[in-house]
Amino acid sequence: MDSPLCLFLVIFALAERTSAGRCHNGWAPFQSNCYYFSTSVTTFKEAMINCYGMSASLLELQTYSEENWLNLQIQLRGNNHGVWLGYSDIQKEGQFVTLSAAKVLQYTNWSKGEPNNVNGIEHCTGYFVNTKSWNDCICAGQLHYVCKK
Ligand SMILES: [Ca+2]
Ligand SMILES: [Ca+2]
Repeated sequence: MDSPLCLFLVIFALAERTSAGRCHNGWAPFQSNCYYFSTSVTTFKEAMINCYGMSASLLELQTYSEENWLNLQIQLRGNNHGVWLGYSDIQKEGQFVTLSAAKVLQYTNWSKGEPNNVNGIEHCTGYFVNTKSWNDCICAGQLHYVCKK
């Protein structure tokens, strides 16, 4: 991925698939879903509200292949840090559930030793590029986010 031609081909491929009409402009398709990548960082709450405002949900990952695709997409967009995931344990400490359905997670990829609820105040979840895995974080922190529908 170090030549301009390669980058051009990737952009062309993204544009081509989007133009097929399955996803709205600005949304990237993967399998049967469409994804919006934020251009700025927000708190978890703002990320959740922004996604709802676009009739979508804050990203919940179903499979490793989806997570691997996410890693590629956010790095291509210049995000080398991470994004919010739509999971919280604010109802019951240590029990992370999906925002969309309040259901226990089927697929997880926590970093080693996570979730660790540092200082008793980590109730939101982030995906981090450096570890390619998840960490529970302070909800008032600032991360990019991805909406999915
Ligand atoms: Ca917690
Ligand atoms: Ca943590």
